[in-house]
Amino acid sequence: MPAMLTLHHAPTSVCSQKVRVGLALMELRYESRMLNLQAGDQFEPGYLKLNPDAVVPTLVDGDLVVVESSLILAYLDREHFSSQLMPRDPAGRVRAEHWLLRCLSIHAAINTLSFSTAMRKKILAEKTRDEIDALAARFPDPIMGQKRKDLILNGIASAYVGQALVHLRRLFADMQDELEEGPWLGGNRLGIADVALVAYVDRLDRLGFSGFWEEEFARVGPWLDTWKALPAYSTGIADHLPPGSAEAMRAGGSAHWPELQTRWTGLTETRAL
Ligand SMILES: N[C@@H](CCC(=O)N[C@@H](CS)C(=O)NCC(=O)O)C(=O)O
Repeated sequence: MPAMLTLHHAPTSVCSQKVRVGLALMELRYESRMLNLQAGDQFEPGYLKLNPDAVVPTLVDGDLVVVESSLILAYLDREHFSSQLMPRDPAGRVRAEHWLLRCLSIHAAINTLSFSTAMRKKILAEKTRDEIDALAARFPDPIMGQKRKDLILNGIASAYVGQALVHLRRLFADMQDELEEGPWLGGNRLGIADVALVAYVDRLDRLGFSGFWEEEFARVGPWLDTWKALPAYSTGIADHLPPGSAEAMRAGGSAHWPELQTRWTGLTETRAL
């Protein structure tokens, strides 16, 4: 019998990782449609019909197309996993839903730190200025294209980096608070917020930025370590990393850590929850 679910995704995209981790945890089988984002598969007219923002992931379930990684996770949990990942009590549910919504700004921050450091290094080594202009012009949303170009040209001097650090500081402060109550966000059971956040925190770790949480938000590290021991982490994240990419990412990110660390410690505390 053909798989009912089809996932359009990319090997190292954080939003794809997050959905693959969810699919693995829920033990859901799916047909895989892997896109090469560097080659521009996301701009193919057929794919744009599914996802007009030209981003991954996209889930197709029969006739239904679901975009936005957090909505995909919530959909899969609700329709295919009897809502086992969503807390039942109103307060827990509100908190979990808030995390899902916050993933939009968290993803933007991760994208900023990836493209202003490791990805920037790779792109500058491979592309001419004209090619970078052309790459930015392909985004359906011109501001997204402008952001990408700004990150590539200005690196961590880009204003987007300052915004990312503010959002990430709030993320870790709030994670630390929730993890005081139990090993998972929201308590003793692994829930949808844990699944929604793991790939983002993992990306920062892989960029060599674990200093964001190591001392000040000390519950985040053990949370990530617990994740790394789960088969769903390997299936969703580790197994898809191309050979050599982990080393390149760490080198490309770590070079900027001293400056980011100085800026990080200079930020004032703000909390969202
Ligand atoms: N908010 C969206 C963000 C999706 C997104 O930006 N995906 C990235 C990969 S993580 C992408 O497809 N980028 C395409 C590109 O860089 O051209 C979601 O959570 O699904």
